[in-house]
This record gives sequence, C-alpha cells and structure tokens, in this order.
Amino acid sequence: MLDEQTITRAIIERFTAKLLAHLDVDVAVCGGGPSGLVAAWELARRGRKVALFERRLSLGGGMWGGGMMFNQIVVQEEGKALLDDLGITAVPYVDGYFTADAIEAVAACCLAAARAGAALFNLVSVEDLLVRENEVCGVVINWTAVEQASLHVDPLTVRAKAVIDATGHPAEVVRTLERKMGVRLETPTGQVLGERSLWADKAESTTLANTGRVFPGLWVAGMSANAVFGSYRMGPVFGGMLLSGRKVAELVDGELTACSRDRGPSE
Ligand code: 48F
Repeated sequence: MLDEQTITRAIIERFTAKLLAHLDVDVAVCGGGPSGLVAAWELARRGRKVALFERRLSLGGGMWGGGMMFNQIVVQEEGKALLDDLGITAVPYVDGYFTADAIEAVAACCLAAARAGAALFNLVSVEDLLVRENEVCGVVINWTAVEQASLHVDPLTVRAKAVIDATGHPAEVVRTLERKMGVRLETPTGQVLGERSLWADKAESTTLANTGRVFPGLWVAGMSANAVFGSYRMGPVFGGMLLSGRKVAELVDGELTACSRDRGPSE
C-alpha cells in the first residue's frame, strides 16, 4: 500500500541530498540549452563534479522549437559527429547539411548529461556570482519562482572552481558580473560587446572562436559567447552550439587539470 508520507519524505530527502552534495563543485553550468547540456555532459564524463542550473521547468533552451516552431534542427558536417556521439539520428539533406528532430536532440542531450553524472537543477536561476580577489569562485542561486514573483527572499550559494555562462542570447551571468563588479573582461574592449544580426555562416565559426574564458573563473559557451564578443547570431543551425559545449568542456577541464598540477599532490 502506497503511503503519501513516504513519497513526500523520499522526495525531500533525495533532493536535499542532491543539493547538499553539490554545494561545492568543479564546474557550475549556468543555463541548460544545447551548449550548457553538452558542456555538462562532457565535463561529467571526464570525471568532473558538475551542477547545471536552468531557470525554466524544462531544459533544452532554444532547441525545442527548431526554427519558428518547425521542430527540426539543422547541423553542418562538423556538428554531425557530435550528434552521432549522442545517438541522435542525423538525416542527410543536401551535401554538408543534416537535419535532426529537435525533441530527440533535446532529450538525448539531457539524458547524456544526467547519465554521465552531472547534477541537473531545473527551476533555479543564477542571479549573481561569488567573486573573490578578482576571480569568480561560485554562483548565487534562487528559485525561479522567487524571481518571477519578485519575492524578497535571499538566495543561496554554490562554490565552483569554474563557472560557465551558457545562458544564450542575454549572456546574463557575464553581464551581471560586469554590472555589479565593474571588472574588465577578457574581450577586446573589456566589456560585453553585444550580439549582432543573423549571419549563419559567420556566426557558426565565431561561436567556436569566442568560446572560452572571459574572466578568471568564468567561461562563455554557445550564443552567450557570441553576445559577449560582439558576433552574429546564427538562427536554427545548432552545430556551433553543440561544438561550443564540447570546446568549453575541454578548455575548463584542461584548466582544472593545470591548476591541480600547479598546487601539487599534497593539496
Ligand atoms: O538559449 P539557449 O538555448 O542557449 P545556447 O545553448 O543555445 C542557443 C540556441 O538555442 C539558439 C541559437 C542557436 O541556434 O541562437 O538560441 O547558447 O539556452 C540558454 C538557457 O539558459 C537559461 C535559459 O532559460 C535557457 O534555457 N538561462 C538563462 N539565464 C539563466 C538561465 C540564469 N540566469 N540562470 C539559469 N538559467
């Protein structure tokens, strides 16, 4: 016989345990769109402790709706290998172009990240950062419901060795750092340059080029990278987003390895 109190206790205890286990992580990923999900997957399967925070109920960001709610995505040759790795069916269209079902793509990214061991927190917004001695060292989080209702409720914090802004077009986390701390970012002007209009070809290559560190402890991936470095949007071609997630994971993983090597075996 099912007991409601047991069900309630199970949910509260298990969720609390998951949250407590991720108050101090290697990497905090802000945003669960395609770039954030791939970053979380890649880092988790490299053995990194990862927590991903997504504001909305559902992860997947802008991938669900394909282009203008026609729920198909397009990837180019370079992105196709990543679809294969994720087990997403890629259907050849014309030379160099493939399509995939947007729902299958989102579901596969979520499943891969979860199964690799990344802790996925939906309904949680990253509202601020922890910054110490000119270095980002964590995120400040609150329930999306608190944010939406404009309730005066203080947030909680998660420490992280690296934070990835994968918040898409708004580049929200980097902008928050800029606004609150007045820091100089690692961009040509030292500031967020802002997104430019749609140019698929150019935007796809700059997404990868712009993926990287923007401040000590803070990295950008996906559309956020182009928004921060003043490049174009690309529309519903998703290869760059997925590859950007992979690239930021490789960069962050490399940096964490280098840092632990510098600190030596005793620490
Ligand atoms: O927008 P989104 O899908 O970002 P992405 O991974 O991919 C961009 C593409 O979807 C598309 C495009 C390429 O074709 O141009 O737009 O760069 O996903 C960003 C996610 O971050 C969440 C937001 O709800 C979305 O699901 N998000 C944004 N700000 C916050 C956040 C925040 N402060 N805290 C938590 N989540």
